[in-house]
Amino acid sequence: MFTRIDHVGIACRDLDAGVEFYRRTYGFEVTHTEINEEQGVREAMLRVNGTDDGGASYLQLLEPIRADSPVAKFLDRNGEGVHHIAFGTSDVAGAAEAVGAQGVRVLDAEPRAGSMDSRITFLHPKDCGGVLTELVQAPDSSG
Ligand code: V0V
Ligand code: CO
Repeated sequence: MFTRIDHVGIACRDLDAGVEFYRRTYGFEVTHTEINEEQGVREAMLRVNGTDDGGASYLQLLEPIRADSPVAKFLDRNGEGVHHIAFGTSDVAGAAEAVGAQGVRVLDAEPRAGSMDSRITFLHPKDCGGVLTELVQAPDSSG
C-alpha cells in the first residue's frame, strides 16, 4: 500500500534560514517552493533521493503564513522541529480508507491539494502514537 517515505515535514520559524542550514550542513538543494494557502504554509522541498516507484523522498521545510495555521500552533507549543511524516502511495483515497477502517481518524474527508500537485490526507496524531502522519499520492506516480 505504501512505497516510500515521501517526505519528513519540519516546522521552521524562518524558511530561508532552514533552507540555508540544510544546504550548508548536508548539501541538500531546494527543488521546489510554493505557498499552500489552504494549509497556511510557505514551503520548500529538498529532494533527498529518487525512488523506483515514480515518486521521490524529500525534506519539506514549512513556515507558517497565518497565526491560526497548524504549523503556527505547533511552533508556539513545541518550537522548531519535526512536524509530520508522509508516506507515499499510488492511491491516497484507498489508503486512507484502509487505514481509517483500522480505527485511525482520517482528518480529510476528501484528499486535498499538496505540494507539487500531489494529493494528500492527514491522520490524527493521537491515533498514530503521537506522530502526525500524512499520506501522499504523487501526480503521476505508479507507486
Ligand atoms: C498537534 N498535535 C500534534 C501535532 N499537532 N502531535 C504531533 N505532531 C503534530 N504535528 C497534538 C497536540 O499537541 C495536542 O495534543 C493535540 O494534537 C491537538 O492539537 P491542537 O493543535 O490543539 O488541535 P487541533 O485539533 O486544532 O490540530 C491538530 C491537528 C491539525 C493535527 C488536527 O494540526 C491538523 O489538522 N493538521 C493537518 C494539517 C497540517 O498539519 N498542515 C500543515 C502541513 P494534547 O495537547 O491534546 O496532548 S501542510 C503539508 O504537509 C503539505 C502542504 C504537503 O505535504 O504537501
Ligand atoms: Co507534508
